[in-house]
Amino acid sequence: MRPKRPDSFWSALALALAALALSACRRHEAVRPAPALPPRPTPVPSARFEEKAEAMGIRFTHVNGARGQKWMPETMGGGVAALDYDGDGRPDLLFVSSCYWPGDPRGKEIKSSLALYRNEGVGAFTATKAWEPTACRISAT
Ligand SMILES: [Ca+2]
Repeated sequence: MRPKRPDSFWSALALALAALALSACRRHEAVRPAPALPPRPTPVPSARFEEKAEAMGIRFTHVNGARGQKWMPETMGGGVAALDYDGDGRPDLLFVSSCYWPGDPRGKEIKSSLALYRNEGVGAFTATKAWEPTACRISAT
């Protein structure tokens, strides 16, 4: 037979549990965010661009084929790649064009093309090769 605990034990235990429960329910202060710093002006780097392509020997017209519908192929045009195709250590330029949509009459007048320009150094390029793709196809699927 277990010994019976005195009523004072149960009273003390109930009081301790009540104190523990009350302390767990205590309201915590909310964390306040740090005050916002006033905005500081961001320095804008100065850059100046000049159109020098033609003076450097580059005459390439990019055809993007856009019809104004803003379809995905219209927004993704051609580009240019810098590569050293002849291994002379100077980066050459390969221009890539897009084409007109099938049925667009402009496609009969202006053809899509690729053009490779050799870097001659001293800021000059020479057109070495131009291709007119025999089949340029845009597909929306
Ligand atoms: Ca080169």
